[in-house]
Amino acid sequence: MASNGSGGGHHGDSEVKTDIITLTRFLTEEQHRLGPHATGDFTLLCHALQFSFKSIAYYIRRATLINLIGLAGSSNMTGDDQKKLDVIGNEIFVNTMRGCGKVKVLVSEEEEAAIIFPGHGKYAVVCDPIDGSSNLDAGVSVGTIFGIFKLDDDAEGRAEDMLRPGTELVASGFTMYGASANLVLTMKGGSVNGFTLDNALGEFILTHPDMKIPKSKGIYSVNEGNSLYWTEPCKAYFESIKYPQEPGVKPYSARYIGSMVADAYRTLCYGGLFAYPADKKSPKGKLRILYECAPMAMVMENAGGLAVTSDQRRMLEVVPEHIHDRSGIFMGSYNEVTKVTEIFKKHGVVAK
Ligand code: AFP
Repeated sequence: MASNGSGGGHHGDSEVKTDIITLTRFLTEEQHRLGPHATGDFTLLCHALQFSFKSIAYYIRRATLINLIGLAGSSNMTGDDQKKLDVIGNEIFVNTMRGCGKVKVLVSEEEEAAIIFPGHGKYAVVCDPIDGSSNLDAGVSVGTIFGIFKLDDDAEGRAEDMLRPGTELVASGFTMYGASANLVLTMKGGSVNGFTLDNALGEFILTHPDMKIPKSKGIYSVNEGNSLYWTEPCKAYFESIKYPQEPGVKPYSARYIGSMVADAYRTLCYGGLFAYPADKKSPKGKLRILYECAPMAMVMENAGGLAVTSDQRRMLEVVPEHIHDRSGIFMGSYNEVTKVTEIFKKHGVVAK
Protein backbone atom coordinates (compact mmCIF):
# COMPACT_ATOMS: atom_id res chain seq x y z
CA MET A 1 0.00 0.00 0.00
CA ALA A 2 1.46 3.36 -1.06
CA SER A 3 2.59 5.54 1.84
CA ASN A 4 -0.06 8.04 2.71
CA GLY A 5 -0.75 11.17 0.95
CA SER A 6 2.55 10.93 -0.90
CA GLY A 7 0.59 11.52 -4.05
CA GLY A 8 0.50 15.20 -3.64
CA GLY A 9 1.27 17.98 -5.98
CA HIS A 10 2.72 21.40 -5.77
CA HIS A 11 -0.13 23.79 -6.35
CA GLY A 12 1.45 27.20 -6.21
CA ASP A 13 3.89 27.01 -3.26
CA SER A 14 1.70 24.87 -1.07
CA GLU A 15 2.14 21.12 -0.70
CA VAL A 16 -1.44 19.88 -1.26
CA LYS A 17 -2.03 16.22 -0.54
CA THR A 18 -4.40 14.92 -3.20
CA ASP A 19 -3.90 11.19 -2.62
CA ILE A 20 -4.81 10.69 1.03
CA ILE A 21 -5.28 7.21 2.45
CA THR A 22 -8.14 7.51 4.89
CA LEU A 23 -9.24 4.67 7.15
CA THR A 24 -12.30 4.29 4.92
CA ARG A 25 -10.09 3.85 1.82
CA PHE A 26 -7.70 1.57 3.74
CA LEU A 27 -10.59 -0.72 4.81
CA THR A 28 -12.04 -0.79 1.31
CA GLU A 29 -8.65 -1.71 -0.17
CA GLU A 30 -8.22 -4.39 2.49
CA GLN A 31 -11.64 -5.82 1.57
CA HIS A 32 -10.74 -5.87 -2.12
CA ARG A 33 -7.45 -7.58 -1.25
CA LEU A 34 -9.47 -10.36 0.41
CA GLY A 35 -11.25 -11.01 -2.85
CA PRO A 36 -14.81 -11.74 -3.92
CA HIS A 37 -15.85 -13.86 -0.94
CA ALA A 38 -15.44 -10.88 1.39
CA THR A 39 -19.03 -9.84 2.22
CA GLY A 40 -18.21 -6.32 3.40
CA ASP A 41 -19.68 -7.03 6.84
CA PHE A 42 -16.29 -6.55 8.53
CA THR A 43 -15.73 -3.30 6.65
CA LEU A 44 -19.12 -1.97 7.72
CA LEU A 45 -18.40 -2.98 11.33
CA CYS A 46 -15.12 -1.07 11.19
CA HIS A 47 -16.92 1.98 9.79
CA ALA A 48 -19.23 1.90 12.78
CA LEU A 49 -16.20 1.57 15.05
CA GLN A 50 -14.51 4.61 13.55
CA PHE A 51 -17.70 6.64 14.04
CA SER A 52 -17.70 5.71 17.73
CA PHE A 53 -14.05 6.81 18.05
CA LYS A 54 -14.77 10.15 16.35
CA SER A 55 -17.75 10.77 18.64
CA ILE A 56 -15.87 9.84 21.80
CA ALA A 57 -12.91 12.01 20.68
CA TYR A 58 -15.34 14.93 20.19
CA TYR A 59 -16.81 14.66 23.68
CA ILE A 60 -13.42 14.16 25.35
CA ARG A 61 -12.04 17.23 23.56
CA ARG A 62 -15.01 19.31 24.84
CA ALA A 63 -15.47 17.59 28.23
CA THR A 64 -14.33 20.51 30.42
CA LEU A 65 -16.39 22.99 28.35
CA ILE A 66 -19.67 21.09 28.51
CA ASN A 67 -19.49 19.75 32.08
CA LEU A 68 -18.66 16.17 31.14
CA ILE A 69 -15.92 16.05 33.75
CA GLY A 70 -16.41 14.13 37.00
CA LEU A 71 -18.36 11.16 38.28
CA ALA A 72 -21.61 9.81 36.86
CA GLY A 73 -22.77 8.75 40.34
CA SER A 74 -22.83 5.05 39.37
CA SER A 75 -20.23 2.23 39.46
CA ASN A 76 -19.54 -0.62 37.06
CA MET A 77 -19.56 -4.31 37.98
CA THR A 78 -15.88 -4.31 39.01
CA GLY A 79 -16.72 -1.61 41.54
CA ASP A 80 -15.01 1.23 39.66
CA ASP A 81 -16.79 4.59 40.13
CA GLN A 82 -17.97 5.45 36.64
CA LYS A 83 -17.02 8.80 35.15
CA LYS A 84 -19.68 10.64 33.11
CA LEU A 85 -17.57 9.89 30.01
CA ASP A 86 -17.39 6.19 30.93
CA VAL A 87 -21.18 6.08 30.64
CA ILE A 88 -21.33 8.25 27.49
CA GLY A 89 -18.46 6.39 25.81
CA ASN A 90 -20.13 3.06 26.57
CA GLU A 91 -23.51 4.22 25.27
CA ILE A 92 -21.94 5.51 22.04
CA PHE A 93 -20.14 2.18 21.60
CA VAL A 94 -23.20 0.02 22.33
CA ASN A 95 -25.42 2.06 19.98
CA THR A 96 -22.95 2.07 17.07
CA MET A 97 -22.35 -1.68 17.41
CA ARG A 98 -26.11 -2.33 17.55
CA GLY A 99 -26.77 0.07 14.68
CA CYS A 100 -24.29 -1.48 12.23
CA GLY A 101 -26.22 -4.75 12.28
CA LYS A 102 -23.03 -6.82 11.95
CA VAL A 103 -22.47 -7.53 15.65
CA LYS A 104 -24.20 -10.31 17.59
CA VAL A 105 -22.38 -10.10 20.93
CA LEU A 106 -20.75 -7.13 22.68
CA VAL A 107 -18.66 -7.34 25.85
CA SER A 108 -17.88 -3.98 27.44
CA GLU A 109 -15.95 -3.13 30.61
CA GLU A 110 -18.95 -1.00 31.61
CA GLU A 111 -21.54 -3.78 31.13
CA GLU A 112 -21.87 -6.61 33.67
CA ALA A 113 -23.31 -9.05 31.16
CA ALA A 114 -22.53 -9.58 27.51
CA ILE A 115 -25.04 -7.77 25.29
CA ILE A 116 -26.71 -10.02 22.71
CA PHE A 117 -28.06 -7.97 19.80
CA PRO A 118 -31.04 -9.10 17.70
CA GLY A 119 -30.39 -10.11 14.11
CA HIS A 120 -27.77 -12.25 12.42
CA GLY A 121 -24.56 -10.37 13.07
CA LYS A 122 -21.57 -12.66 12.49
CA TYR A 123 -19.14 -10.77 14.70
CA ALA A 124 -18.52 -10.34 18.42
CA VAL A 125 -16.82 -7.23 19.78
CA VAL A 126 -15.02 -6.70 23.09
CA CYS A 127 -14.20 -3.19 24.30
CA ASP A 128 -13.03 -0.91 27.07
CA PRO A 129 -14.81 2.26 25.91
CA ILE A 130 -12.78 4.71 28.05
CA ASP A 131 -9.60 3.07 29.29
CA GLY A 132 -7.72 5.15 31.86
CA SER A 133 -10.80 7.13 32.86
CA SER A 134 -9.33 7.86 36.29
CA ASN A 135 -7.03 10.22 34.36
CA LEU A 136 -9.83 12.05 32.54
CA ASP A 137 -10.35 14.96 34.91
CA ALA A 138 -6.65 15.82 34.68
CA GLY A 139 -6.77 15.92 30.87
CA VAL A 140 -4.34 13.00 30.61
CA SER A 141 -4.57 10.76 27.52
CA VAL A 142 -7.18 8.00 27.70
CA GLY A 143 -8.38 5.58 25.06
CA THR A 144 -10.73 2.96 23.68
CA ILE A 145 -9.47 -0.63 23.37
CA PHE A 146 -11.31 -3.07 21.11
CA GLY A 147 -11.14 -6.61 19.73
CA ILE A 148 -13.21 -8.37 17.07
CA PHE A 149 -14.00 -12.09 16.93
CA LYS A 150 -15.82 -13.89 14.13
CA LEU A 151 -18.61 -16.13 15.45
CA ASP A 152 -19.15 -19.63 14.09
CA ASP A 153 -22.01 -19.74 11.60
CA ASP A 154 -24.20 -21.78 13.95
CA ALA A 155 -23.38 -19.62 16.98
CA GLU A 156 -26.53 -18.37 18.73
CA GLY A 157 -24.57 -15.53 20.31
CA ARG A 158 -24.04 -16.20 24.01
CA ALA A 159 -21.59 -14.87 26.59
CA GLU A 160 -19.90 -18.28 26.57
CA ASP A 161 -18.98 -17.73 22.92
CA MET A 162 -16.64 -15.01 24.19
CA LEU A 163 -14.51 -17.27 26.39
CA ARG A 164 -11.89 -17.80 23.71
CA PRO A 165 -8.18 -17.06 23.31
CA GLY A 166 -6.82 -13.93 21.69
CA THR A 167 -5.41 -16.10 18.91
CA GLU A 168 -8.99 -16.18 17.58
CA LEU A 169 -9.22 -12.39 17.26
CA VAL A 170 -9.71 -11.33 13.62
CA ALA A 171 -8.75 -7.74 14.43
CA SER A 172 -7.90 -5.51 17.38
CA GLY A 173 -6.55 -2.14 18.30
CA PHE A 174 -7.06 1.01 20.26
CA THR A 175 -7.69 4.71 19.83
CA MET A 176 -5.77 7.10 22.07
CA TYR A 177 -7.46 10.44 22.79
CA GLY A 178 -4.47 12.66 23.48
CA ALA A 179 -2.85 15.57 21.68
CA SER A 180 -4.63 14.12 18.70
CA ALA A 181 -6.77 11.02 18.31
CA ASN A 182 -4.51 8.16 17.21
CA LEU A 183 -6.02 4.88 16.10
CA VAL A 184 -3.88 1.73 15.92
CA LEU A 185 -5.44 -1.17 13.98
CA THR A 186 -4.20 -4.68 13.22
CA MET A 187 -5.82 -7.69 11.59
CA LYS A 188 -5.14 -11.39 11.94
CA GLY A 189 -1.74 -12.22 10.44
CA GLY A 190 -1.45 -8.62 9.26
CA SER A 191 0.58 -5.49 9.87
CA VAL A 192 -0.07 -2.77 12.43
CA ASN A 193 -1.21 0.55 11.00
CA GLY A 194 -1.61 3.91 12.72
CA PHE A 195 -4.12 6.60 11.77
CA THR A 196 -4.49 10.19 13.02
CA LEU A 197 -7.86 11.92 13.16
CA ASP A 198 -7.89 15.07 11.05
CA ASN A 199 -10.58 17.03 12.86
CA ALA A 200 -11.02 19.38 9.90
CA LEU A 201 -11.71 16.55 7.45
CA GLY A 202 -13.34 14.36 10.10
CA GLU A 203 -11.29 11.48 8.74
CA PHE A 204 -8.71 9.12 10.19
CA ILE A 205 -5.63 9.48 7.96
CA LEU A 206 -2.99 6.74 7.57
CA THR A 207 0.06 8.40 9.19
CA HIS A 208 1.96 5.39 10.60
CA PRO A 209 1.89 2.56 8.02
CA ASP A 210 3.30 -0.84 9.02
CA MET A 211 4.37 0.05 12.57
CA LYS A 212 7.22 -2.06 14.01
CA ILE A 213 8.14 -1.92 17.70
CA PRO A 214 11.92 -1.51 18.27
CA LYS A 215 13.50 -4.82 19.33
CA SER A 216 15.08 -3.28 22.47
CA LYS A 217 14.69 -0.05 24.47
CA GLY A 218 15.68 0.94 28.01
CA ILE A 219 12.22 2.17 29.03
CA TYR A 220 9.99 0.39 31.56
CA SER A 221 6.39 1.25 32.45
CA VAL A 222 4.81 -0.20 35.59
CA ASN A 223 3.01 1.09 38.70
CA GLU A 224 5.92 0.79 41.16
CA GLY A 225 3.48 1.71 43.90
CA ASN A 226 2.58 -2.00 43.90
CA SER A 227 6.19 -3.21 44.29
CA LEU A 228 5.55 -4.14 47.93
CA TYR A 229 3.21 -6.87 46.68
CA TRP A 230 5.38 -8.10 43.78
CA THR A 231 6.54 -11.71 43.59
CA GLU A 232 10.28 -12.46 43.89
CA PRO A 233 10.83 -13.02 40.14
CA CYS A 234 9.01 -9.76 39.40
CA LYS A 235 11.14 -7.86 41.94
CA ALA A 236 14.28 -9.50 40.50
CA TYR A 237 13.42 -8.40 36.95
CA PHE A 238 12.80 -4.74 37.85
CA GLU A 239 15.89 -4.70 40.10
CA SER A 240 17.94 -5.97 37.14
CA ILE A 241 16.95 -3.07 34.88
CA LYS A 242 17.01 -0.37 37.57
CA TYR A 243 20.35 -1.41 39.09
CA PRO A 244 22.27 -3.16 36.27
CA GLN A 245 25.42 -4.92 37.53
CA GLU A 246 27.17 -5.20 34.16
CA PRO A 247 29.80 -2.45 33.72
CA GLY A 248 28.74 0.31 31.30
CA VAL A 249 25.09 -0.79 31.28
CA LYS A 250 22.79 2.16 32.09
CA PRO A 251 19.64 1.82 34.22
CA TYR A 252 16.33 1.95 32.31
CA SER A 253 14.14 5.05 32.30
CA ALA A 254 10.72 4.85 33.95
CA ARG A 255 7.60 6.11 32.19
CA TYR A 256 4.07 5.46 33.59
CA ILE A 257 0.89 7.35 32.62
CA GLY A 258 -1.63 5.02 34.20
CA SER A 259 -3.71 4.71 31.02
CA MET A 260 -2.84 1.41 29.36
CA VAL A 261 -3.63 2.85 25.92
CA ALA A 262 -1.21 5.77 26.37
CA ASP A 263 1.54 3.61 27.90
CA ALA A 264 1.03 1.00 25.14
CA TYR A 265 1.13 3.60 22.35
CA ARG A 266 4.40 5.07 23.66
CA THR A 267 5.82 1.56 24.02
CA LEU A 268 4.78 0.69 20.45
CA CYS A 269 6.40 3.88 19.09
CA TYR A 270 9.60 3.98 21.17
CA GLY A 271 9.99 0.40 22.39
CA GLY A 272 10.48 -0.80 25.95
CA LEU A 273 8.30 -2.77 28.35
CA PHE A 274 4.82 -2.16 29.79
CA ALA A 275 3.75 -4.38 32.67
CA TYR A 276 0.88 -4.82 35.12
CA PRO A 277 2.08 -7.91 36.99
CA ALA A 278 -0.14 -10.15 39.06
CA ASP A 279 0.93 -9.69 42.69
CA LYS A 280 0.05 -10.66 46.26
CA LYS A 281 -2.68 -7.97 46.36
CA SER A 282 -4.14 -8.91 42.94
CA PRO A 283 -3.14 -12.57 42.37
CA LYS A 284 -4.93 -12.54 38.99
CA GLY A 285 -3.57 -9.10 38.07
CA LYS A 286 -5.73 -6.02 37.44
CA LEU A 287 -6.14 -5.77 33.68
CA ARG A 288 -8.96 -7.63 31.93
CA ILE A 289 -8.01 -10.37 29.45
CA LEU A 290 -10.75 -9.96 26.81
CA TYR A 291 -10.80 -6.18 26.32
CA GLU A 292 -7.39 -5.00 27.57
CA CYS A 293 -4.69 -7.72 27.52
CA ALA A 294 -5.62 -9.80 24.43
CA PRO A 295 -6.25 -6.90 21.99
CA MET A 296 -2.98 -5.24 23.10
CA ALA A 297 -1.06 -8.54 22.84
CA MET A 298 -2.22 -8.92 19.21
CA VAL A 299 -0.99 -5.41 18.39
CA MET A 300 2.38 -6.01 20.08
CA GLU A 301 2.95 -9.39 18.40
CA ASN A 302 1.94 -8.13 14.94
CA ALA A 303 4.37 -5.23 15.42
CA GLY A 304 7.20 -7.68 16.15
CA GLY A 305 6.97 -7.56 19.96
CA LEU A 306 5.80 -10.04 22.58
CA ALA A 307 3.18 -10.28 25.36
CA VAL A 308 3.20 -12.79 28.21
CA THR A 309 1.29 -13.39 31.44
CA SER A 310 2.84 -13.29 34.92
CA ASP A 311 3.38 -17.06 34.69
CA GLN A 312 5.08 -16.51 31.33
CA ARG A 313 2.40 -18.01 29.10
CA ARG A 314 1.77 -16.42 25.68
CA MET A 315 -0.94 -13.83 26.46
CA LEU A 316 -2.83 -14.60 23.23
CA GLU A 317 -3.30 -18.26 24.25
CA VAL A 318 -5.06 -17.47 27.52
CA VAL A 319 -8.74 -18.50 27.64
CA PRO A 320 -10.65 -16.28 30.12
CA GLU A 321 -12.79 -18.08 32.73
CA HIS A 322 -15.44 -15.36 32.49
CA ILE A 323 -15.89 -12.21 30.37
CA HIS A 324 -14.32 -9.86 32.99
CA ASP A 325 -11.46 -12.23 33.90
CA ARG A 326 -8.06 -10.64 34.65
CA SER A 327 -4.42 -11.49 34.05
CA GLY A 328 -0.95 -10.19 34.83
CA ILE A 329 0.81 -8.92 31.68
CA PHE A 330 4.30 -8.03 30.44
CA MET A 331 4.35 -6.70 26.88
CA GLY A 332 6.48 -4.69 24.49
CA SER A 333 9.81 -5.04 22.69
CA TYR A 334 10.87 -8.59 21.82
CA ASN A 335 14.19 -8.47 23.69
CA GLU A 336 12.70 -6.77 26.75
CA VAL A 337 9.94 -9.35 27.23
CA THR A 338 12.49 -12.11 26.57
CA LYS A 339 14.58 -10.69 29.45
CA VAL A 340 11.51 -10.96 31.73
CA THR A 341 10.97 -14.59 30.71
CA GLU A 342 14.65 -15.45 31.30
CA ILE A 343 14.65 -13.98 34.83
CA PHE A 344 11.32 -15.62 35.72
CA LYS A 345 12.81 -18.91 34.48
CA LYS A 346 15.77 -18.47 36.85
CA HIS A 347 13.14 -18.25 39.61
CA GLY A 348 11.44 -21.41 38.42
CA VAL A 349 8.50 -19.72 36.69
CA VAL A 350 8.07 -21.16 33.20
CA ALA A 351 5.01 -21.37 30.98
CA LYS A 352 3.04 -24.55 31.63
P1 AFP B 1 -9.09 3.12 34.91
O1 AFP B 1 -9.86 2.92 33.65
O2 AFP B 1 -9.86 2.82 36.16
O3 AFP B 1 -8.39 4.46 34.97
O4 AFP B 1 -7.93 2.03 34.95
C1 AFP B 1 -6.99 2.13 33.97
C2 AFP B 1 -6.33 0.75 33.82
O5 AFP B 1 -7.27 -0.22 33.58
C3 AFP B 1 -5.27 0.78 32.74
O6 AFP B 1 -5.55 1.66 31.73
C4 AFP B 1 -4.01 1.18 33.46
O7 AFP B 1 -2.86 0.64 32.86
C5 AFP B 1 -4.23 0.65 34.87
O8 AFP B 1 -5.63 0.43 35.02
C6 AFP B 1 -3.79 1.64 35.89
O9 AFP B 1 -3.93 1.04 37.14
P2 AFP B 1 -3.21 1.67 38.43
O10 AFP B 1 -3.92 2.96 38.69
O11 AFP B 1 -3.42 0.63 39.50
O12 AFP B 1 -1.77 1.86 38.09
